[in-house]
Amino acid sequence: MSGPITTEVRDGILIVTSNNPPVNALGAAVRQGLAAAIDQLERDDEIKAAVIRCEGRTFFAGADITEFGKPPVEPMLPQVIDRIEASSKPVVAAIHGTALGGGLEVTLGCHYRVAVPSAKLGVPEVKLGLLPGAGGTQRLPRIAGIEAAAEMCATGNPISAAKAQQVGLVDKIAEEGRLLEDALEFAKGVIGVEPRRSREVPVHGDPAFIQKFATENAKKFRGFDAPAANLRCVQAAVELPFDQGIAFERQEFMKLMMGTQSAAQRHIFFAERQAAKIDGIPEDIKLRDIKRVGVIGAGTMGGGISMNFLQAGIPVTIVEAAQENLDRGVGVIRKNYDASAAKGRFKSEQVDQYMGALTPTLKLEDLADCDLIIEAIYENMDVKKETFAKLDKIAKPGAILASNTSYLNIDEIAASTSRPQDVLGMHFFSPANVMKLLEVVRGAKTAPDVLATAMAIGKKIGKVAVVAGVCYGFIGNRMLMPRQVEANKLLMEGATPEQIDRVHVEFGMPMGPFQMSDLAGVDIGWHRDPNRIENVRDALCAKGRWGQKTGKGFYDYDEKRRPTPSPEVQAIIDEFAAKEGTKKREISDQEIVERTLYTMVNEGALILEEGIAQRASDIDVVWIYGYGWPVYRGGPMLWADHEGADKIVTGLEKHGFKVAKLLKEKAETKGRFNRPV
Ligand code: 3H9
Repeated sequence: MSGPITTEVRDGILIVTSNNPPVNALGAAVRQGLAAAIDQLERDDEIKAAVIRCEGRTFFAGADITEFGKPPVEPMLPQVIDRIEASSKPVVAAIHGTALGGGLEVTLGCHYRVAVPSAKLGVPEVKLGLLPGAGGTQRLPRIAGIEAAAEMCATGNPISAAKAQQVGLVDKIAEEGRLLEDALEFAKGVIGVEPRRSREVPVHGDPAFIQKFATENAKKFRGFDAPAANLRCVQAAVELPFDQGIAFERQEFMKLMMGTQSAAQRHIFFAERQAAKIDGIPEDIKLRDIKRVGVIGAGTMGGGISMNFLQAGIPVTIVEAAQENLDRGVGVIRKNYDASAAKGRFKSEQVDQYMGALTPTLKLEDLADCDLIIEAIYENMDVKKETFAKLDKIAKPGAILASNTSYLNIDEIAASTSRPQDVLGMHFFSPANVMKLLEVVRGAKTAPDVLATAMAIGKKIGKVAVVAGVCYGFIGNRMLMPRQVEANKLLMEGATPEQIDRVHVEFGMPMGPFQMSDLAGVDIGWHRDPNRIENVRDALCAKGRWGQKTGKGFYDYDEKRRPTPSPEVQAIIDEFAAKEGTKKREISDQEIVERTLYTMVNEGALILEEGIAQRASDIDVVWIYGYGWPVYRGGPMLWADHEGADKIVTGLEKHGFKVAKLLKEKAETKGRFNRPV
C-alpha cells in the first residue's frame, strides 16, 4: 500500500499507521488509505483485530481544513468512520499528541481507545465556527456522557488523557513511549469479543446540563452561531435515534460550513499561522540566542512583559530608576502570580521559581549580560532616545534592543545608537501578560535575524506576533485613530456615547470607544491643565471625570462599576456642539458603522498600500488579538471582503471621506483583501 497509510500484520493484529506530516490531517489520501485498511482487516481471516496509530508529532489533528470549500473527494470522513465502526473485528485507536476534531471522531468510530498520559483529546471545531461533523456530536455523548460532550463540543477545549479516562473516553492509559505495545496488548485482550460500537451505547448523563451550560456561558458565546449549534446536536443525541441524530448533525454542520462566521474563523486560523512568516526572510535563518531578557521600567507594562518571559523559563533583569518604584513593580508581579496560584493556575513552587528568576535592579549597567532588552518606559521620544544611547554603551554586542512604544518612530530611536541593525519595536498590549498580540516593528535598518528572533521569541512566550512597519501607531493604534475622531464628531452631531458604544457592542466588540476610554482612563495623554478646555475630553478631565477609576467618565458608575448615561456629560457635549455651531440631528446606527468602522477599513487599506503590514490577514490578526474584534467577523479586512468593498466605498464617499486607492481598486474590480478559505 502506498500513500500516507501503511499496514503491517503483527501476531494477527493489523497495525494501521498514518504518516501525513505535519499533523496527520485527514485528507483524501488518508481517508482512502484508512478505508482500504479496514477492507484488509475484514478480508483477511488471519487478522483478528486492528490498531490505528499515527507517526510524527500527533495523532490525527482533524479533517484537512485546506480541503474545505473544494469539491469533495470520496470517501468522506463520516463514511470512513462508519466503516471502522461496522467492522466485525475490534479496532483500537492508539493516541498520542492531540486527537482533535475528525481525529477524535475516528477514535469514536474505533471500538476502544488507548492513549499516552500526555495525549490531549478534543473537538475544537467550534473554534472554526463548526461542529464535529463526522458523528462526533452523536457518539461523544454515548461514550463520554452528556456533560463532557456538551462542554467539549461547545467550548472546543481539549481534555487530558486522565480526564478522558475518567469520563470513559479512554479505555486504557499506556506507558509513555510504549503506546504501540500497550495498544497491541489491549487489542489481543479483545480478540473474539463482539466490538463495542459507539452508536449502540446508550446516551448517559443529565440532559438538563445542556441548557444549564448554555445559560452559564451565554456571555462567552454571545454573537457566535457555532456553540448553540453544537449544543443543539448534543441535545439531538439525547432525543433522537442515532441515525436521525446523524442526519440532524449533518444539516447543522452544512449550515455552519456555508455561513460567513465559519469562513471568518477559518480565515483567522490560517491568518494566525501566516503572520509568523516574514516576507523576504528565509524560514531557516539563524536566530540569535535569547538566554536572558532585560526590561526597563517596572510599571504596568514592564511588569506584565517580564511575566511572559519568566513563565517561559527565561530569566529577567528588571530595572527601575527609584527603589520605591522597583519594589512596587516587583510587588505587583508577585501579587499577580499569587492571585493566579490561588485560582489554581500555577502551583506555588512555580510562582517561587518565576520570582526566583527575576532580578530587580536600579542599575542600567546590570543589563550588560542580557540578550534582549525591552524598554517599557513612558511615551516620550527624548527620554527614549536618551535611554537607548545609554543602552548602546552598556549592552553586549549582538544584543537586541527593543522599544515597547505604542506610537513612536523606531528609526529615530534606533538612530540614537551606533547599532540600528539591532533595534526594533516590540509592542505589547495591556495587560501584557494576558493579551496575545505582539506587534514587532521593523525599522528601516533592523537586521533580518533580529526581526526573525523577535518573532520567534514572541511565539515562545505564547504571543501571536505580527510584523509592522514604522508609522505613527503602527497597525492597531493607527487604525484606532480615525474611529476615535469620527466617534467624537458624531457626539457633536447628535449621537450619544451610549448609542455609539451600543452599535460597537452589537457589532461584537467587547466594548465601544467611550467605554474603552472610561476603562483605560479618560485622562491618558491629557495636558493636566483644568483651565485649558478645548474639547469634550478636556472638559471631562477638568471635572475629575477620569473614567472608571474616579467613578465617572463618559458614564456615571455605581459602586459595582455599572455605567449609566450622565446628564452632566450630555450637557458638556451640547455646550460644545452649540459653541461650534454644529446642528444636532438624528444619527442612524448605520451612519455610525460607516463612519467608525468603514473608516478603519480605509485606514487598513492605506496601511497595506504603504507596506506597513505585510498582508491583509496580518491586520485582521492584530484586531482580533489586540482589540477584541469579534473573531466571527474575521478582522476588519475580512469583514470588508464580506461586506463588499463597493458598499464600503459608497458609504465612505457619502460622508466625504477620501478613499484609499487600494480600497477603490478592490471596489472597481470586485476584488478582495483576503483569499477566500
Ligand atoms: C474537522 O475535523 C471537521 C470534522 O469534524 C468534520 C469533517 C466532515 N488541516 O498549528 P501548527 C497545519 S475540523 C490542515 O503551527 P502546532 C497548519 O496550518 C478540524 N492543516 O502546529 C500549519 O501549517 P503551516 C478540527 C492543518 O504544533 C501546520 O499544520 N481540528 C490542520 O502548534 C502546523 O500547525 C482542528 O481544528 C488541519 N486540521 O499545533 C485542529 N491543523 O506550517 C487544528 C494544522 O503551513 N490544528 N494544520 O503554517 C491545531 O489546533 C494545531 O495545528 C495542532 C498542532 C494543535 C494540531
